[in-house]
Amino acid sequence: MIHSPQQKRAFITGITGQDGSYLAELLLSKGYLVYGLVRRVAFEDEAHRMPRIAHLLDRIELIPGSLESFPSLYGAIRKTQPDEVYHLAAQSYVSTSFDDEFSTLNANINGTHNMLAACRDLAPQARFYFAATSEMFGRPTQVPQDESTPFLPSSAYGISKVAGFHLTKNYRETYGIFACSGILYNHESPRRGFEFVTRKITSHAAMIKHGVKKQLELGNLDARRDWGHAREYMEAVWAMLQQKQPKDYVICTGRLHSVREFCRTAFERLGLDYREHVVSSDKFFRTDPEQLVGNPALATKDLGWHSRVSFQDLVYEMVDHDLAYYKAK
Ligand code: G4F
Repeated sequence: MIHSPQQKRAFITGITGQDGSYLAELLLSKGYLVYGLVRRVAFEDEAHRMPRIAHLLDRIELIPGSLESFPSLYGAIRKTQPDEVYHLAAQSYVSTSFDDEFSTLNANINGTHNMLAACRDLAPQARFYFAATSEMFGRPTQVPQDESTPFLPSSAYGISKVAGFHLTKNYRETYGIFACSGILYNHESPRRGFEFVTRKITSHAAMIKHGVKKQLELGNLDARRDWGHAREYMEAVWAMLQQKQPKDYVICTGRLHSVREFCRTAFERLGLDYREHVVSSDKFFRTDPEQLVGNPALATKDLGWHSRVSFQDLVYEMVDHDLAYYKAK
């Protein structure tokens, strides 16, 4: 990659994921030199293992490494000398964290610690972002939640993120690093993984429309979430690292919708009635927090950020994408 000395350098973990791919696009549009940490095995078949960043591969540099390996992160930070570090990578599927607490805690806590320690030693001037989550609130004592709401995590995933949040805060307070956490509520897009409920719904609705599936099995249809668009959440993430002082921010829409409403909107977009296709099964039930909804006031005040994409537009974008995706298959 050809670059000028004035170009800012960004290092992203989790660059192959939904958020990482949108963030890489945003940073490239702002003239950054973008580096991404990728597991060595992914290099064996870039086109298939990295579909979300396939269109960016000639404009970014991928560095092989793993969050569990401190030496590989050390080497990556030494090589790239970033101005900004976005630590997004994690085991982020809440259900999996119940099935495998050990790997969730190991990857998420040690991975964050390894990243922070490598940055402290090799790039202490770099600004550091940690991808925290509304799952840290668990069953919240306050509705809506904001930056002062106590954390009461109710999954190994939530616990691992609370630890990452406190590690990040500790590096800010103890070592003077510009380190902050974004407490992001659910954020979705056509690039969302198929195991998450929104993409599960839009992909199945599209397959049902094309006649290759008949039914969609979900868990609790009355579960509610504060769903926003991942692309615009990455704008808030970038803005956090441009502030004068590092601070933690809640990023959300402030509006709750149910899984049922998501189904109704998605199926209606395709001229279908969800009640004829969606069934609720115990297999996918979880004990869920009732009122996980955020207050984005601080982000609006400091970052000038607020969510602009409506719930309906988000659902329609995902459905339209999946309709075309399964047609092409
Ligand atoms: O899409 P979900 O699996 O996302 P969840 O668990 O809220 O977590 C996501 O958002 C968090 C906040 O940003 C992140 F920290 C986390 O990493 C991840 O990105 O489930 C959403 C809701 C839940 O209430 C779940 O119980 O949908 C409910 N649900 C109902 N039926 C289902 C299903 N979820 C899934 N995945 N599959 C179902 O069949």
